[in-house]
Formats: sequence, structure tokens, C-alpha cells
Amino acid sequence: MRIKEVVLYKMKMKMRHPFTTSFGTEHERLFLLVEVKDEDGLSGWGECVTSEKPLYSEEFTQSSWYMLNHLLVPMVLNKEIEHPDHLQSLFDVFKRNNMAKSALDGAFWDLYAKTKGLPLSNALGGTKSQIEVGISLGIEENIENLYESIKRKVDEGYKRIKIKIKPGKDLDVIEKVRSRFPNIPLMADANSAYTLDDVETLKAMDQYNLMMIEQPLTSGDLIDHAKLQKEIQTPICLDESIHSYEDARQAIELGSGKIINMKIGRVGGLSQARKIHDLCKHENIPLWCGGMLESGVGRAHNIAITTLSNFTLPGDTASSSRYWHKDIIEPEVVVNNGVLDVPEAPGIGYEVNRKEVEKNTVERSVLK
Ligand code: OSB
Ligand code: MG
Repeated sequence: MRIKEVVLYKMKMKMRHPFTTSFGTEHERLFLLVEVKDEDGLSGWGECVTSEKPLYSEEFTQSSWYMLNHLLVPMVLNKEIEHPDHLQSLFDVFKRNNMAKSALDGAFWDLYAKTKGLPLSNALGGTKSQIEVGISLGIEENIENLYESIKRKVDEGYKRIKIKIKPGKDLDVIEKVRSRFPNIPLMADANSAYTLDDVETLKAMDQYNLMMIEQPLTSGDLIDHAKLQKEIQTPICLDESIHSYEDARQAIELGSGKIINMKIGRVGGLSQARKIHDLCKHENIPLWCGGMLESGVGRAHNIAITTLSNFTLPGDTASSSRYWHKDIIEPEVVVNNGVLDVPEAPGIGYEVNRKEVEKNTVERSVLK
């Protein structure tokens, strides 16, 4: 592949419903799209899943805008890149900035699959034609609203319900949800809001039959999670602690958790995600694909990686309509009864709706 031009789109899209985690509420998403264009006029698309502020990780949309414009894109323009797996060795000279790297990696993977005439899922080695999905529900001020959202999503058929917790909005909420819905597959995501001082609270969660508790402790931590996992029965699932293959290897060795939430952006792209997948498969660590409130482009990449065999738990890749008034791909992502049909067209398998992209673009950069 030889890239003649890269277009970066800074996107601002209003969310259909605000989304609250332990670190704040998002009403709109400010993120990036990357379009790589080859000599034959084919385009590959990637999404940079950063937010406006560095709350989830150290990256934010303006930092990735800089990384892509000034450091990453110039490395790949007019250069022969045989396979997307080769990008990592180029990108490695710059520390982290995984979401920025991942956006470009994703665009190359889309283009690579298109040049081979393969759906991205197959190009990655995935074999499933359908995937199962759950839903992530934000923190609600009012428990009645949470009950209502859960009921609606269970009725729609989502395969598991994830609720967000934080100190002061935890045991009481879980207890209420569990007694209202005794049999649903339920899990809680703490987004790093606790420390080992909270071990009693976290231990008390064992009685509610949660599938897992996601990222209870500090972002990046592996050691305290290993200590905590020895104290609690509920499996720990790591999100903000896994940024690389090495993190995954060390987490497994230390026993920091029993499940990993894979986010393509967090680990620096599909090539890295696939390597971690293979390691986890070998080590019997089940995976599921997390979400970053993506537009259709990122959603399509999430669907493709989920077709790999060790993604054995339902992920967070819900229908486009849960997030957007109108998504930027056609058709939109539609989940039926908790199941999603993997697209069969080459590349990401959805058409990018350029009119919708333009409508939501606040800044554009063309690099050649
Ligand atoms: O921790 O998984 C998370 C959204 C933004 C940032 C972090 C997280 C989330 C979600 C929502 O849980 C997942 C989604 O529906 O895209
Ligand atoms: Mg999480």
C-alpha cells in the first residue's frame, strides 16, 4: 500500500443521551476520523476515540490531532507499507499515544482488507458471522431511571447489562438493581474510582452474582488489582490497566484479573489487539470488546475484532441509534435481540456517509 493523501476530520457530534461515568458526563463527542487514500483512489477509514479532555487516559482529541498531523501521518505518506502489522515498528519511536496510532492503524487495516477484497473481520482472521452484544449504561441520578433503562435494554435483548458505579453510588445501587432483576447477566464498571482502602465495599459485591467488576482500581495499576483479586470472588476485568501486549502479559502473570476488556484504541490498534487476543487465548483469559462511544467507523472496527475466537463474552458495541440521532455510516449498526450480523462487504463493511461526515466536521486537514 502506498498512501498519496491523508484527510483528518475533527468531528463534533451531539450524543442522543448524555453518558455519565465516575469521571464525568459527555453530552457530545469531539473525536477524529482518519481517511487514507491510495494511488488507485481507494479509501481506508479509522477513528480516533479520544475525548475532549484527558479523563479516561492521558490522550485527548487535541493531542491526537497534533500527533497525527505532525508526527504519525508524515511517517506513512508516500511510503510503501506492505502490511498494517508493519506500522507498529514505525510508530514505536513515539511513546504511547495509542489512540492516535490506532486511528491510523485502523485506516490502513480497512484499506488493506479492501485491496484484498475481504471483509475486515476475515482479514484479521475472524470467523464469526454474528456477534453477541451487551450494553453499558451510564450513572443515573435517579434509580427509577436506571430501572427503566435496564428494563428497556433487557427487553430489546441485549445479552448483558453493565452499570457504572462510583464511591457512594455502588452497593446500594447494585443491591437494588439485583433485587429488581434477579436473573439478568449483570456487571459493574468502576472506571478506576476505588483504592485498596475500599476492599470491604468491593468484597461486599460478591453477594450479587456479578459476571465481573471492571477496573475497580487506578488506571495502569496491576499490583493492587492482583491483591484485590485474591480478596474477592467476583472476577476482575481490566480496562484502563491494559495498554499493550506487555501489560496483558504482566497482568496475567500477576493474576491482576480474570478477564480483559479489549479496546482497540487503548492498545494502539488492530495489530496490537490481535497479538493480545492470541496471548489471552493461549492463557485462557476471555475477552470482550469495550466501547468508547464510537461513531459508526469505530463501531465497525469493534465488530471486526470481535469476530476473533477468544471474544467469548458480549461486548459494548450497541446499535448506532443508542448513541446518535444519525450515524455517519450506511447502513447503521443495528443489534437485533442482542445479536449483530457481521458485515460481508470488503473492509469495514459499511459505507461512510460523506454528507454526514461533512455536516459534523469542525476542522479538516489534508496531508499529502
Ligand atoms: O470504561 O468502558 C468504559 C465509555 C467511555 C469511556 C470509557 C468507557 C465507556 C463505556 C461505554 O463504558 C461503552 C460504549 O457504549 O461505547
Ligand atoms: Mg470500562
